[in-house]
Amino acid sequence: MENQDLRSWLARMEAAGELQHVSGAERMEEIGGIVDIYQRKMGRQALLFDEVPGFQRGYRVLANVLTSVRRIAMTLGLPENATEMDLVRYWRNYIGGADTHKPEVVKTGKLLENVLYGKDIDLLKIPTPRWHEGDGGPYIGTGCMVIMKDPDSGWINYGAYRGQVFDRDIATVMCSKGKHGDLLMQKYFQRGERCPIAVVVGVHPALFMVAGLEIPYGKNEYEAAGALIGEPVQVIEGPITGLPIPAHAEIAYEGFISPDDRIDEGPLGEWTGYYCSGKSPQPVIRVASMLHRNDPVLLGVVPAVPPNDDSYYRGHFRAGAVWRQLEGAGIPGVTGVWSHEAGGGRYWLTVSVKQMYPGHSKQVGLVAGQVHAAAYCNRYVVVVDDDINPADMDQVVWAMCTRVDPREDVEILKGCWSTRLDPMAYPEEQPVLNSRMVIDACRPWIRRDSFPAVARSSAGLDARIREKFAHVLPTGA
Ligand SMILES: Cc1cc2nc3c(=O)[nH]c(=O)nc-3n(C[C@H](O)[C@H](O)[C@H](O)COP(=O)(O)O)c2cc1C
Ligand SMILES: [Mn+2]
Repeated sequence: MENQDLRSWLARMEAAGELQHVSGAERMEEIGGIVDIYQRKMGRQALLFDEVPGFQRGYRVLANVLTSVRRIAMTLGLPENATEMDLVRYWRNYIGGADTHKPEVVKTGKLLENVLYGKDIDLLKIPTPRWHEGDGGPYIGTGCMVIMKDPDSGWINYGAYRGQVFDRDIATVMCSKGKHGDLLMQKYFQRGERCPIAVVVGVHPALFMVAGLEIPYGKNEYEAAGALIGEPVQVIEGPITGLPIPAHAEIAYEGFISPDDRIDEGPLGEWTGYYCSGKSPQPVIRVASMLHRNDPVLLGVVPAVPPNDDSYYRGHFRAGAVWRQLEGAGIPGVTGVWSHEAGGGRYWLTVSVKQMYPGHSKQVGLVAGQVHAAAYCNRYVVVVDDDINPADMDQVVWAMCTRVDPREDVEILKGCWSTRLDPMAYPEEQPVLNSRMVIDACRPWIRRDSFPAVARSSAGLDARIREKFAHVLPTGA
């Protein structure tokens, strides 16, 4: 319960000095404007907005949530002083979806404090922000869980798919082609049936995190979330659809999507930092019930120029998954993987390797950007020796400047997997493709014994100085 209730998360963050309260910001420009400035640097506090003009006091908006290593670590139950590489190692070892973590169906939950039907449904009473000035309108679904059920197998899936709110009982959902939500929806439409759907827009960030991660097809994200929080997720059955909804969630709505029901949706500023995909007709949810706690909190996880809340935590996950998949491809010697935050956790990948044979570092570079976790929308892969910390960009750039012969060490790959959200995807191609660069920034194998020595103190001297001159050295040095 402690691990599933957003209020307990808020209380922990408050106690840790990780939460900033803001009163009086209006929701069409000011909330988004504040969040955008906060997001320009990782490590700043989470933001809780209250007293939004025109809305009931106590109806709040939480944003800038997973934009600090410390908050992500606390959300995952890791030590508060965990490093970025600790997060990567956590995800490398995380195997979601164990059967032992099946959700537990309960009859009561704070979410049931208010259950509204028919004319009482009112999504517009939530102070939903328009997150960026160029957005097509307020987006209630960013930090969301969109829940659907496979009509054949009964498999339950949830994912984060954006949702624009249009009226008291009308919202859209935008699932990209091939996402599990899209595949499930199509199954209903092919039978000429309406698709039942439940959307949760205020929830503990650990449950949300799983919504944005690529959990394999056929796996229930609730089990993956249970494995993450170390206890079964408690769910109630949606009163209209019967779909499982977290019992301690803040706000949820459920209803149906008819096969031909579409509204022009968008644009929404995207995780790449651009408006690339524009406005298009998207499926409409006709809301049949709305549920919320007293004084509900809307969770916003806002895409923006990266690093941003949408991509930052997923970069650590991606790095861990690439590491695991490189090992799964039988490649030895990988000592670290980093997915740089300014590339939205996708465009830039650094892999460190202990070179073991000629061609090893080139092999790592060519494969790393093509394993499943990295293949979509990558641009650069950089391979560095194991004396370089891949998460330290100063060290990575130093290696790129001093260990690369561009004649030998740079490969351009063409025709790779991309998306219409990628501003540099080939504009004329359908489906969209892009090109990439693989940079081998390891010392050349043939010069491994004769390469110039590094002008830095030895580990032994470091240790002796730390011991004897601790009182002189800057903290953390
Ligand atoms: C904040 C946020 C917003 C997202 N918005 C969308 C979206 O609008 N459409 C989409 O297809 N994927 C979106 N994603 C990515 C999906 O959530 C992600 O690919 C996830 O794996 C989908 O779940 P699935 O694998 O069960 O389909 C978003 C992710 C995050 C974290
Ligand atoms: Mn899924």
